Amino acid sequence: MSADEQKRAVGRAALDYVKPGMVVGVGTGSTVNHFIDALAERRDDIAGAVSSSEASSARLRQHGIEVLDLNSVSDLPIYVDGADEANRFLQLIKGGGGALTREKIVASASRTFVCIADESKLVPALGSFPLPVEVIPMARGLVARQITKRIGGRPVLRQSFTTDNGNIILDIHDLQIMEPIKLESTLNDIPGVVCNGLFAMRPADVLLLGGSEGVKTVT
Ligand code: ABF
Repeated sequence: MSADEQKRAVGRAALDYVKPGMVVGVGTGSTVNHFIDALAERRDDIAGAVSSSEASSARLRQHGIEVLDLNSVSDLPIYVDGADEANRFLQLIKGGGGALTREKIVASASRTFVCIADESKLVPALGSFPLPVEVIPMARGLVARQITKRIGGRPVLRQSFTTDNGNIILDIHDLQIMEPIKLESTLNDIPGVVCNGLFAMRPADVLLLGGSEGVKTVT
């Protein structure tokens, strides 16, 4: 199976977690796009979707799936999203697509977070993938200096990129993340940081990994 076929297989496998009448939280990325395409077959069964990005909202609407405002939803049983890296504790690095803040909001509003990825995303320790941090534009220099001083690594401005919230992204390269929860909290404490791409305080509940031999479930 090619990487894209593996992504399609996990996207479809996540449908097993979607039950009639549910509002479904939907993430962002190429793996999630396969989930959205599969979800279209169930559009008359579900109550609608809450989306983590403009791109996913557009794709959901193209399939005739109603996109609901999170503020109008009191119960979100499930959130399905991809990841850039995952460890065996289901802690994740996310935000390669730049939608990390809305992804973290919708993930934290959900009861069950189902992460879908191809098997290349499972790593022994997080950090090879540059860690994205969404930052208020006026604080760019301050936050970069604080990261270097308090955490280490090499923050790099993502060029020609503005988030759906009007902010910039600093990608932190050359990190070895030994304590993901502590690092997530330390980054959150820097004034000007809106959100960071570590999903460790609230990891995924289920990881569906697509591989050459099919889909594996990790809990
Ligand atoms: C989102 O999409 C992100 O948090 C992550 O950056 C990315 C994964 O993308 P893909 O599924 O295309 O590998 O879930």
